[in-house]
Amino acid sequence: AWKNFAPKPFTSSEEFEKDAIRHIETTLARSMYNCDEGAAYAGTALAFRDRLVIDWNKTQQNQTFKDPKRLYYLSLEFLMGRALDNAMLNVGQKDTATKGLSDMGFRMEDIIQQEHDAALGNGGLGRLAACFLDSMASLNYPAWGYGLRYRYGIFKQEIIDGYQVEVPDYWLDFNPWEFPRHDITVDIHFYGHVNRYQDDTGKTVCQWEGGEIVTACAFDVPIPGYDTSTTNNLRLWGSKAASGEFDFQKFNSGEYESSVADQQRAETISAVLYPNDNLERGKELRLKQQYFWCAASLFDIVRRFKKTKRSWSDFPNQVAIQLNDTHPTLAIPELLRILIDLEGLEWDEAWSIVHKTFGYTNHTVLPEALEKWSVPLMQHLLPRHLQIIYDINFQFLQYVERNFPKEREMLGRVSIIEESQPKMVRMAYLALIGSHKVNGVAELHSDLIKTTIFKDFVKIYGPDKFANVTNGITPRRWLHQANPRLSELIASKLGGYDYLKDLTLLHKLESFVDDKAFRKEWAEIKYANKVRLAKHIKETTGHSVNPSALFDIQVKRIHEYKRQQLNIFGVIHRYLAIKSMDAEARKQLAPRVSIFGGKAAPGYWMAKTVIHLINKVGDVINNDKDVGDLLKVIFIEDYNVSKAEIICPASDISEHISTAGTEASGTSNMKFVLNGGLIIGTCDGANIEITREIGENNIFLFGNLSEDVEDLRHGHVYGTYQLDEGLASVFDEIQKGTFGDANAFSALVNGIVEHGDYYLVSDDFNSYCKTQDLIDESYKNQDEWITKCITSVARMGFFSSDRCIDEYAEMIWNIEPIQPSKTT
Ligand code: DL6
Repeated sequence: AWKNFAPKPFTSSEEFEKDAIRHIETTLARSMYNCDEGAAYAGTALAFRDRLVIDWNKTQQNQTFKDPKRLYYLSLEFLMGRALDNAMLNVGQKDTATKGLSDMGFRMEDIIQQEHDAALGNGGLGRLAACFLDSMASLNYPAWGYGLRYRYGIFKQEIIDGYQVEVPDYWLDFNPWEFPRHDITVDIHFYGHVNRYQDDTGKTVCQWEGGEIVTACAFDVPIPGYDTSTTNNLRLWGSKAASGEFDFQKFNSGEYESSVADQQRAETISAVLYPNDNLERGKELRLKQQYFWCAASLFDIVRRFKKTKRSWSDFPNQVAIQLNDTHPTLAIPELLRILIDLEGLEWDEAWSIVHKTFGYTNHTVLPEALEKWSVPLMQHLLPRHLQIIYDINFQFLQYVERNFPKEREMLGRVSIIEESQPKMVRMAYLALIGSHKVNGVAELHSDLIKTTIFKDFVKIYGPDKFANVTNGITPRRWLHQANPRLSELIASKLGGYDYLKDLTLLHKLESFVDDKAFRKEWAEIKYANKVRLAKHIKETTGHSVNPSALFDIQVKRIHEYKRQQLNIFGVIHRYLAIKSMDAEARKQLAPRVSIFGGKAAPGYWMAKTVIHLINKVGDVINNDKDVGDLLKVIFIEDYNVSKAEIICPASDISEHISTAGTEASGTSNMKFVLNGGLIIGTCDGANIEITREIGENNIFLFGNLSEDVEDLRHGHVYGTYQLDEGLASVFDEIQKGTFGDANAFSALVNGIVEHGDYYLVSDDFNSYCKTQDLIDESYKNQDEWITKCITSVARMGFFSSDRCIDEYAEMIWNIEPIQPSKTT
């Protein structure tokens, strides 16, 4: 009977309408006479959700039945963005819904915009996790994501008087994409002490006692694959007070406030996403979040494994766990605790299982982002885990001592415990020692981790423990969904949409590079995308920008290493040049719109100063009639995934200009090129592989190389420091007060002039400006420009996240795809 009950794909737009209206009237209890865009969105989402749920259930049943090895992706961040458009495209019925909505009097674009972004991430790391989920489902891999269900995702950014102001993001107001699983809860233990004793057989037993319990509740989110019925699961944990924690006596005696205090304290654990990108601050609540999520996820994974009644030695044959950076590293001592304290395994057996199960991805070499937790804090919050970490360290150091008896000084360097005041637990070392493979996220980055932060470990374990998986992006969201006209044009040339499943097929586009009609349409699409962005800019900032101007875009988290300051200093330099030009010279110049977007961590004052400067420079330039359309400076407020979907297709040039050796990979570089924009960039992260794939002639590279960075820095401190002349004139203008109170920007200027210019802004400034001049020249020759764009897109096949997931599956996880079953 349930087979008849299960909703089938819509056969007509009327059928879609019927379903959407049924949901609006019965699920939402709204009359159709009172149906606004919000209700139409909800009806549409629920109608699609019904279809998705059936595939989801079937996928899970099929996987339970076939019982393959599964991958569990542990990530503290999943920057999913909106779900409806993705669901419609992956299920393949967007056109039907568009027609149905139009009959109901709505435009699909407006309905899609009703959805809140699921912004459970800061930037690249969280968005990568989201792209990976899309690829895992699309490739039919049996895989689950595990994360935290933050009540507040990343804050909303408002710009007030040029300053960033943070406001909370109430994204959960209405979220049809999550399913609370009231029956799936796990009690998580914090604090207390360890009782160590010998049992009747003489075996030492450790019992973690006392402390407090908080309950983790599961919320599941379906992850539909593209052109497959495989629908995987993302399980997010929310926190609440453990049952029995509510103090009825207090409540009944009128102490309402203190009786709910425990409740609130428990709920705080999953309340907020820490808004730091590439920075760790060592806050107790963050460590609590990490343990809460790791412990709940492992309990769940172990529970599922135990149902199969296999022996423990089979665990690594059934379970692969990938640590997305060091945030989930506590999963390593937690699995040991489960195996040894709860299941009674001996250390050696438990360690062998753990070590074969975990893989660790490193996403940064920046020292301020490498996680360390103070030993006293760990002792207080997780006393048993600290003991286990010390045991792991003891075994590891013994191994090192045995194998490198003449290198005793190495022991202190590689110890998991840093002998500082207070002592610290080095989480990256723990993750590395507890995993069978460690990978970086672009070739340069994977080489750098082996020669810098993990150098000693290469010697200890040999190079085979280390691997590279260059990042990628899902072409479904970042081309098909964000740029539907370009996707359609490509499909018309390649004979269909197969390239969305095998991005290397794009190479066939090169044979159309001289096709006049194709080039014309290509150019029209780019222009239309720029018009769409110009409209967004007008609506949100009030500024009119000319879509025929060169759109130069830098959108990403604001960080000194990403060097938005280099960009805005370059803009000022350009402004000064325009002001000094005669009318004839001005006519030769390609008009430009410099577009910025990105959030600064609320406590990152220097990054906030950069935002302030960009806005103040914009105020001056945008109101300078003398300059007019030749230069505009725009800051797009509250950059997020949905905005990226409008911004990426609209660039002529995008900027990926980190100090060489600092950006692990970058992924927006891939999004921009895949959408037919060129890039200006340093020899850093994945820019290097993008250059190799698309050809040196199709990218604007500049600046010093990573191998020279250390010497240059050293020279700044001990040599005679010579500020670049062009940059000096920019600083003079800032100091004159042209962009408002110069004091407001003095830290930014002094960081370069007086405090060592750590990010080499001055060293790279001249090369940057010259390369921008080259871009102006190249842009004048639109014919050549379009050839570069088409050629680049044709050569971007390597950067699909499908390729990444296949590489992880083969090299690290050892898992196979499971074809969706038609019968279950
Ligand atoms: O690997 C995804 C992404 C890279 O593309 C960026 O280059 C890198 O900065 C980012 N890393 C982090 C590190 N945060 N922590 N921990 O976000 O990862």
